[in-house]
Amino acid sequence: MSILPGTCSLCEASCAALMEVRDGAIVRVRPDAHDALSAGFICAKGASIPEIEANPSRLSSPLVRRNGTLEPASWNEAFAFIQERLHAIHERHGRNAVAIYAGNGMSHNLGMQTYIGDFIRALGTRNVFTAGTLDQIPRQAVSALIYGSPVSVTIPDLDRNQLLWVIGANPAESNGSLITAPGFLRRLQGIRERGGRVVVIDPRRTMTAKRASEHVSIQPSADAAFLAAVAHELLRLGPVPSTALSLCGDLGELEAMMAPFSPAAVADKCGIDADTISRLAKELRETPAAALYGRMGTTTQTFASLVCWLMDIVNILAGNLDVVGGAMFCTPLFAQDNTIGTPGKGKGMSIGRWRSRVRQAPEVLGELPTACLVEEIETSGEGQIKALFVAAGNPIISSPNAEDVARALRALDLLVCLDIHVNQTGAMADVILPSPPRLAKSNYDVMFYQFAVRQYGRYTPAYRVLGADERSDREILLHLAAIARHDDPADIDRVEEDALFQQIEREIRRPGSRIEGRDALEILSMLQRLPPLERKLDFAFRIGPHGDAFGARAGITFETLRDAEHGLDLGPLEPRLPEVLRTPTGMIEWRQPFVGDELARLKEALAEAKPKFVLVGRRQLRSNNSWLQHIPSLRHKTRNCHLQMNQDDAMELGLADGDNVAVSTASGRIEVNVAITADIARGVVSLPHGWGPAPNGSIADAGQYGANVNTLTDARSTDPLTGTARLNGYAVDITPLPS
Ligand SMILES: Nc1nc2c(c(=O)[nH]1)N[C@H]1C(S)=C(S)[C@@H](COP(=O)(O)OP(=O)(O)OC[C@H]3O[C@@H](n4cnc5c(=O)[nH]c(N)nc54)[C@H](O)[C@@H]3O)O[C@H]1N2
Ligand SMILES: Nc1nc2c(c(=O)[nH]1)N[C@H]1C(S)=C(S)[C@@H](COP(=O)(O)OP(=O)(O)OC[C@H]3O[C@@H](n4cnc5c(=O)[nH]c(N)nc54)[C@H](O)[C@@H]3O)O[C@H]1N2
Ligand code: SF4
Ligand SMILES: [Mo]
Repeated sequence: MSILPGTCSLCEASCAALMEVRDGAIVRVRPDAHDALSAGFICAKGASIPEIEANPSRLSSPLVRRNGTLEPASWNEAFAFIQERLHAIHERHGRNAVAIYAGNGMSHNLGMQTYIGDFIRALGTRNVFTAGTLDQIPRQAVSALIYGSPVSVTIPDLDRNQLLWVIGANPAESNGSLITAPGFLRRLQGIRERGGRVVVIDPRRTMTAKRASEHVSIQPSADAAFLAAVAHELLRLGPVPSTALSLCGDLGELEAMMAPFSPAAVADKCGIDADTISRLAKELRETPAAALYGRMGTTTQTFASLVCWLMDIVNILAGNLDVVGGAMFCTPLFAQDNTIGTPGKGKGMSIGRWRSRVRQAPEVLGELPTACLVEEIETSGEGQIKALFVAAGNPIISSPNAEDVARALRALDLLVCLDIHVNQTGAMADVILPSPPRLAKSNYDVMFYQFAVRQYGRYTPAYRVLGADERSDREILLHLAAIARHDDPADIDRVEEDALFQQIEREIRRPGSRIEGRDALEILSMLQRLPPLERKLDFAFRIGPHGDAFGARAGITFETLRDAEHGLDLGPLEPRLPEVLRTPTGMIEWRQPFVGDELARLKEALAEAKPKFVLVGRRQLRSNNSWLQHIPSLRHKTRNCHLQMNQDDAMELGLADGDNVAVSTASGRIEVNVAITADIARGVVSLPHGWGPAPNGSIADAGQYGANVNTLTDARSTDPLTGTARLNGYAVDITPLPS
């Protein structure tokens, strides 16, 4: 038996996981007390890795559809099948007829996130979709507009906060998102033990709220009004001076913008009395180390981008942006566009460099909103999507108007899924290509350490070579890229080396680069000691803020990470203004054209009547979107697809716990059981997502599985700036059904 250091990577917490391996199989996973980030924490999902890896659903070879059935096939057969169909589609319908949807699993897999870009570029299509527009894109887009880079998302300095507002997030169950902070609850407990306060703003009294100092029950979609009133109060009391404030220029306009949103004007909308709003604002202003943190309840609601903008505004006005203990920017080990090039200035970001064909939705961060996928498949004309690659996703469960998505996918000429098992989308695929098992993959959570609460990274190696029947994610994606380019797949190593050489050349030409003006061949030769994937890590570490600049200074290389068995910890977050900025003016660009329109819409919304029932989502402790529903030890009596409803509402409808109801919107209708609770606001009901019926042949078993909440959501209802789907805040009708 051996004990091998690994990383869980199932969720964004990125916990260190010591894997006990016997006869080539992981038999047990334990926490690592010596790891500086996770410090001895793992959760039930991490502990179930042996079961996840050994589950019979796990694919060990590609599947290809023959005579209507998915059957095991060799890699050559699978690639040949794809090549023939793809080339025919390219010939008849052009490049834009082939689309890609990259799902959540992507950001949890180093090989996939490293090479997906090569495949996307090779496809040469504008039809690029990701789970990001069902998730965090408003936060990243607004950060990019204000600070110049989509990775300049502020995170609370959790281990030094004295006051934390958690808005529309439940990190006690989700383990945090757009923040990498394993053992989130312990860290929240730390705030309280230091004499600080945690305030949770959520229509549900969540597990996080139960461990907080205060729960503020807010009406769904009212956060923009609430935060505008907080900003209104902060302006009235006077903004707190800070470096951030000095980089904002004149704030005069802001007062006029916030004028309609006094606490009294928004109190009804929010379901929070005006005095409470004023008190919370004052407390925020008077606490030197305070921060706002928001997640799904803020980014997938009707005012998503406005809420994100207001969170930054409030952090700035209260003197909390970029101060120790406040809302800070990470300085990760892996170079990103806010840590390279000229400090303090850059190109900034624009939205809408191209538009979707049917509804003319603007491109954001290089992709189109997933909410547009169905119409782009179903509307005929030039550029109509005929083929779709789904990389580590399950769009027929996760996207709005789920039944329409299933119908649209059925009409495709080619559907290829890259997944570790047959999920509901995979059950409709023509080809499924599996990733190798965990022990055959190295790991570094590039995206998650970007948002970590410390300057930290953990590399864990692959512990066995690939079997003859296995392909690495790199090989899969580069082979697909070659097919998409109509090139010879035998050339993938050479093509990759050429691309790396070009990347080096771009970096040495970049003004302000740490290797500016160096010899590209010399840099390339310094990388050649490593395998391809690790080369890319080495390059990013060495040109990054902590890197050795390829020998030009003392700093880290790939080996520094490789040798740091318990992760490499370079300390707590540090203030980064103005260096972090990449805006053209070198200022914090808080004035954004979209804000005026959104504030006008918000003002109108203040007067809207409240529907009888509003639906919000929720994550569950032992779930992971749709992808762990079939793991027996993670199925738990507290985890099922029940509709949470307030006890007084239930009484009014004559419902008892467990009763069956129909929930409907204009989009669709589902039947679910009611879970009666005091932990949700009156008039608010909640359903988890990730459940759904099982098409034949998928891992899901229809009898056991819950209803898909996305039958109820509406792909036409999106965040105006980014096209991100609205997944929360739907008015629903609830009808009791005979049991
Ligand atoms: N109504 C509603 N809808 C939602 C949400 C909500 O809160 N409410 N949440 C949204 C959010 S935040 C997200 S992120 C999306 C997620 O949406 P999707 O990404 O479309 O769906 P997931 O269920 O996360 O599917 C991830 C897939 O990746 C696969 N996978 C995991 N690891 C690997 C790997 O190493 N290799 C390969 N090839 N595959 C792998 C899993 O098996 C799984 O099938 O759903 C969104 N949809
Ligand atoms: N156990 C588990 N962990 C996960 C996942 C999982 O499926 N299961 N998924 C992972 C993924 S992909 C993500 S993106 C993260 C998400 O992580 P979180 O965002 O922390 O998780 P959610 O449970 O979706 O929390 C959203 C909260 O917003 C509240 N809410 C809904 N609408 C509103 C509103 O209008 N205003 C306010 N203030 N609150 C509102 C809901 O009541 C809910 O408590 O979790 C990740 N971690
Ligand atoms: S918190 Fe997330 S990363 Fe940590 S063990 Fe659990 S699932 Fe894995
Ligand atoms: Mo997500």
